[in-house]
Amino acid sequence: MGSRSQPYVVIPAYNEAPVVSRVVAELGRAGYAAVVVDDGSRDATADAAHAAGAAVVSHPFNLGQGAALQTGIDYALARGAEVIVTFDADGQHRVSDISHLTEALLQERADFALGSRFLGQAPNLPPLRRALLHAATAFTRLTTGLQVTDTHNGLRAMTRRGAAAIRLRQNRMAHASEWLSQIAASGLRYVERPVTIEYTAYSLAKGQSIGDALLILLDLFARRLYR
Ligand SMILES: Nc1nc2c(ncn2[C@@H]2O[C@H](COP(=O)(O)OP(=O)(O)OP(=O)(O)O)[C@@H](O)[C@H]2O)c(=O)[nH]1
Ligand SMILES: [Mg+2]
Repeated sequence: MGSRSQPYVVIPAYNEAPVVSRVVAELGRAGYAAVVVDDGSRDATADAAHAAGAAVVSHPFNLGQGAALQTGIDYALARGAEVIVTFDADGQHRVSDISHLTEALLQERADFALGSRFLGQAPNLPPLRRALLHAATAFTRLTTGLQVTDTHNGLRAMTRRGAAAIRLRQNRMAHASEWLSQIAASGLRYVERPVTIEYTAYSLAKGQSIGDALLILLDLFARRLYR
C-alpha cells in the first residue's frame, strides 16, 4: 500500500457515503494510498470507502473533524509515511492539487504546504461564507502571527516531522486555528499554495451552516478571552 516516500492521504469522513467512494477511487487512480477515518458515521461511509480501496479506521462515535484528522495522521505515521496529505471526503478538493503541495514541500524545504482557495479558486463560494472565512483568517493571523490567507482549508501536505509536531485537541470543528498555532509554535517552515475548492450542490447542502461557522468564531474568541 504505497511506498514510504509516496504521500499518504488522510480523509476525515462523517456521513459521506454518497461521495467518498468517488474521492477514494480518484486518489487511487492517481497512485495515492489513502486512509478514511469514519467519524462515527451513521451511513455506509466505511463500507463505501473500503470497497473503493481505502484503509478505514472508524471512531465508535462522532468526535469531530479535528479528532478524525488526528486519528488519520497517527495512522499514517504508524505506517511509516514520510509525507501526509489531509483531504476532505466531500469531493470539494482536486486530486491534481496534491502534487503542487507536495512539490512545494521539497522545493521550499518546508514542513507544511497549506492549500489556499483565496490564492486559488473557489467557484460558487457563497458571499456570506466567504466573508466568514475572511474573518476567521484575519483572526488567526492576529493570534498566531502567521500570514496565511485561508485558515479553514482541509487540503494540506506535511512532512513526517511536521505531522509529528501537530496534536489536535479541540474537538468538533474548531481545530483550524489550532493547526496554525501549532505550526507557529513548532517553528517549522510553512508555505501556502493556490488550490481550488468546489462548492457543489452536495457540499453546500451538507457542509457547515452559517450558524456552525459563527459558533466556531465565537468559540475561538471565547478561548482567547479566557486564556
Ligand atoms: N461536519 C463534520 N465533518 C466531519 C466530521 N468529522 C469528519 N468530518 C469530515 O471533515 C471534512 C470537512 O467537513 P465539512 O463539513 O465539509 O467542513 P468544511 O469543508 O470546512 O466546510 P464547507 O466549506 O461548508 O464545506 C469532510 O470530509 C467531513 O466528512 C464531523 O464531526 N462533522
Ligand atoms: Mg466541505
